[in-house]
Amino acid sequence: MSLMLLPPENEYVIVGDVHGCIDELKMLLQQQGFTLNEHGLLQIDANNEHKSIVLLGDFIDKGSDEKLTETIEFIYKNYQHLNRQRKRFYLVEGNHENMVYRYITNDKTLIINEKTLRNKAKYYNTAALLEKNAHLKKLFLDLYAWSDACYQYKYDENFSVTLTHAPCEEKYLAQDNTEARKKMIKSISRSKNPKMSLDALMPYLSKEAKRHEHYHIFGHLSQANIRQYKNKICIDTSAIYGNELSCVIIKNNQLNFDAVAFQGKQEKGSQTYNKLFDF
Ligand SMILES: [Mn+2]
Repeated sequence: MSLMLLPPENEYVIVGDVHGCIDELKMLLQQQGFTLNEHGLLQIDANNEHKSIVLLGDFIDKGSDEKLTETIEFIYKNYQHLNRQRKRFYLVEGNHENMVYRYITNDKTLIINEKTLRNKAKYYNTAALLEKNAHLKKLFLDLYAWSDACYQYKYDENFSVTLTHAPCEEKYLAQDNTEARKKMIKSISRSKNPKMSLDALMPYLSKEAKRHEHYHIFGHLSQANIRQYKNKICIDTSAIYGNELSCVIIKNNQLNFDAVAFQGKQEKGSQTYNKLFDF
């Protein structure tokens, strides 16, 4: 099932592309009222018992092996812990989880040649890490199985939020079929179209944007800051590229934003920004 509803009586902290930035994730959650105990478990108390966490996909890859290991372990144990009484931790599937899953399960539809092996090493470094660590691989496979392509929060007829990892055309949003699921997980490749602006690559985004409060919030596009045009919001603020890890907080019919700067506990990646909504 790829469409799941988030109960509107709770508050949601939705975190963009983590990519192994575990120190920043912990800080961001602490900034949002969660405390960590000596076992690395997020504590539920009066300050946060109404809060839930949503990771918006791409929590793996790009980071160091050490930080990626810590990230998977942290998410795994807190997913179990926070969801014990009621569901408080949700995972959205990103294209990186999807590709790593396909590599480590020897997906028959994945063509293995020099180029895909080079991509595996270059872009999907978690795959090799999982292939040499059976325990970590098992944790990842569980997390993958618990992920969904889309979540929706519906407050009333005037306010709702749809969450996916990648931006996509509205006709695919919250649809439960293989094609729609693919579109919600990954949008058109930027690396294959290096000269094009994001707005030219994804013209539907600004074209379909509307001035109402039925938001579509996504990550994936690695921006220098949160980008919003009407009801379309990108919250991937490039933590692993040395910038910030951001979240959006949904409470009733309000959106708020928060962020933590990259802490320099691992090597940062480098990229040239391709700015979204650059008009
Ligand atoms: Mn992505």
